Amino acid sequence: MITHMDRDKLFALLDAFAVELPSWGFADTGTRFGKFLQPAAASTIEEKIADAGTVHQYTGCCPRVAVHVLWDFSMGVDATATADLAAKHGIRIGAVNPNFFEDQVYKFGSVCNPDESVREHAHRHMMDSIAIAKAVKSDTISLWFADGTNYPGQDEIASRKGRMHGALRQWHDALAPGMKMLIEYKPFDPAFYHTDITDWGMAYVFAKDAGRKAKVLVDTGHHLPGQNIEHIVAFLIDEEMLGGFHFNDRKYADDDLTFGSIDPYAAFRTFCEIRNAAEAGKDVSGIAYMVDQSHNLKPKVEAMIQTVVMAQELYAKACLVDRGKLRDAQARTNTIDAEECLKSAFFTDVKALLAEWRKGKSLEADPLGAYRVSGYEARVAREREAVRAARGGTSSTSYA
Ligand code: PSV
Ligand code: MN
Repeated sequence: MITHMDRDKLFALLDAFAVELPSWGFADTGTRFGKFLQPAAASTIEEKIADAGTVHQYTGCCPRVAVHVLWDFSMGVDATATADLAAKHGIRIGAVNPNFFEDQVYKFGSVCNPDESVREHAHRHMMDSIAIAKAVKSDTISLWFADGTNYPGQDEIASRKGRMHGALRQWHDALAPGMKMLIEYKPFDPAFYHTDITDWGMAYVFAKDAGRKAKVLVDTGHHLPGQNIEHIVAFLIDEEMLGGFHFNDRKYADDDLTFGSIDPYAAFRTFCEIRNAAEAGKDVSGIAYMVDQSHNLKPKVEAMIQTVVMAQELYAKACLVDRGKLRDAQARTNTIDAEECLKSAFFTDVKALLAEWRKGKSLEADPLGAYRVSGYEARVAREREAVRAARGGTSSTSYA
């Protein structure tokens, strides 16, 4: 039951809450120890877009799909067809993610590599990625670098920092007007000694130095244990430097588990900081809520629906925090009352409210249940297996 917030206000906030899906989350992926194939997994950008469109169809809040350049596009091929295809599935292309980590030349890094020819290779890929973003009418380039070293002394850290600065500045200036450049950080993996953008502070400095179109991207899985992510989020919003998120959850490292599956209270607290800032008059409308998960065990579309529903529920709970009461408790320095404000919102069951919101959008109350009844997974599994067999590829139905 909502007592202090108008239902219409909550529903308007939910209307504005969009979650962007990753194209790579619909494909067969694995760990370094192996890949477990799923018959319904998408192998082409067409199939990934169809899956993303299906998640949007059932949740009503995923109008965009992020793409990863090398996994989704053939270089030199006109990308506008991909945007048209997305439109046919009722969605648009979101963030364009260049790939600076898979090419053999990147063994010792991309933009931080001591070899100038490798840095030039990375530069050309970035220019191709900007061209793709323009073709698909995306306003966002999302950057993550695997650059780093594995051993002390392997390369000079400060020189690498200078190379990163140079590249980001140059790329920022090559963006079209209205485009954004998001800079993601990660403490380790694949580099195990030092990573060139290892935390939010470094991403902040690089973004600030690159120019106004650059912001920080917080991947919730990219923190060392115990790190207070909501503090980072509050700080970055206050500095107007939070560009967006990659949502996922983790227990140990960058586990890419379903958002909210391990620590939903932490995810709720992050949303609380966003709502606190918004209620205090900060413009949070530009923050991109993106998912970065590729499920190895769960069926992919189901896992995405589960993720999105969880994100909506946690966001709704954060909207419901009684901020009048909270401010009053804080002014009285009453720690218990203040904490209870958060807890009572967190433990509010918002399922019925979300079902009502969905009804207003002619959506089924239970997206996962409705999707299961649709038979989509079994149908695409049959179709995709047939296509793979016709291409002479491996069939994955033997264990299904
Ligand atoms: C790296 O771990 C990362 O979080 C980056 O966002 C990449 O683009 C993505 O994962 C690839 O799965
Ligand atoms: Mn990420």
